[in-house]
Amino acid sequence: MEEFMNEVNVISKLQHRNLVKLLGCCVEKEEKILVYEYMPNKSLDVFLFDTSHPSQKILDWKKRFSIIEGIGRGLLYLHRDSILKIIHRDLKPSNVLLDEDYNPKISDFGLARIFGDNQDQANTRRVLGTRGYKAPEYAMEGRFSEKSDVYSFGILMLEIMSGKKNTNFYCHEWSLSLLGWAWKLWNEDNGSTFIDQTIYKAEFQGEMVRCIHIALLCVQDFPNNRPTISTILAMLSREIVDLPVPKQPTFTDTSSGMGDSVNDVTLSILDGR
Ligand SMILES: *[C@@H]1O[C@H](CO)[C@@H](O)[C@H](O)[C@H]1NC(C)=O
Ligand SMILES: CC(=O)N[C@H]1CO[C@H](CO)[C@@H](O)[C@@H]1O
Repeated sequence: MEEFMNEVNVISKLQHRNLVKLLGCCVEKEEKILVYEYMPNKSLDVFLFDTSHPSQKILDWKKRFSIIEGIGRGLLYLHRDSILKIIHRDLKPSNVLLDEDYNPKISDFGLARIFGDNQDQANTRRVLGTRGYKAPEYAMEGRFSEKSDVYSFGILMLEIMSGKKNTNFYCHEWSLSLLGWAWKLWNEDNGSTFIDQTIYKAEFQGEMVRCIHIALLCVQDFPNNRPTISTILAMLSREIVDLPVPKQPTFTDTSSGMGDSVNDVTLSILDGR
């Protein structure tokens, strides 16, 4: 009930083209329903990870790049531009819904927290959110901030580019996580191997490698070393041309099953959201 009312409270105050719109809600005895605008193309995870579906190719590189930018703009609105400052805390592909033109809309605000004007971070003893997307300071110490959302955004970028799920990926040859794999290939000037081979095109190689670089900046171990979402958007649009050199990220929270998003249980509708 607490998460339900939280979501109603947060999202009813927000409006942005990259956030899903809440139309209404209903509480009757045990039944709680949130009614959102209809999203004919389900969620991003379906298009990225469902290999049995011939849908992977629908999202070619250009579309994936514009999805990354769209999610970034939605996040910028949450962090900076809306009347409230909001930390989402559960950014992942199944929480990004797609409209009829595959524009991304961030959804699921059950774990979101509203910050005061001068507040930069908060602590919690209840570390919720989803395994594989939590920043180290959040997973280990319960500290969350804009920069912990930026970390999740970086993992999301890596998944969008590679078409591989962070929590399912393990490179046996090199004993590496998805993050470690991205770091290794990027350092070896072999970024094109990281990209989903169903969408790889040599003409976009430069942009693809640059995107891996930006994602590696988002997943730095220390929050201060991660750019803000407004800087990330400027990097993506090349307003900022020179990128800082990332340090090797060492943290992965893919090994423990604790503290997975309790909200997953609500996502039972498989056709369009
Ligand atoms: C890139 O990485 C793959 C996988 O480890 C390897 O097979 C390939 O030889 C590498 N290519 C280059 C140019 O290093
Ligand atoms: C793959 C898929 O289901 N694509 C659909 C996305 O939404 C448009 C508009 O509703 C449909 O025409 C597509 O079939």
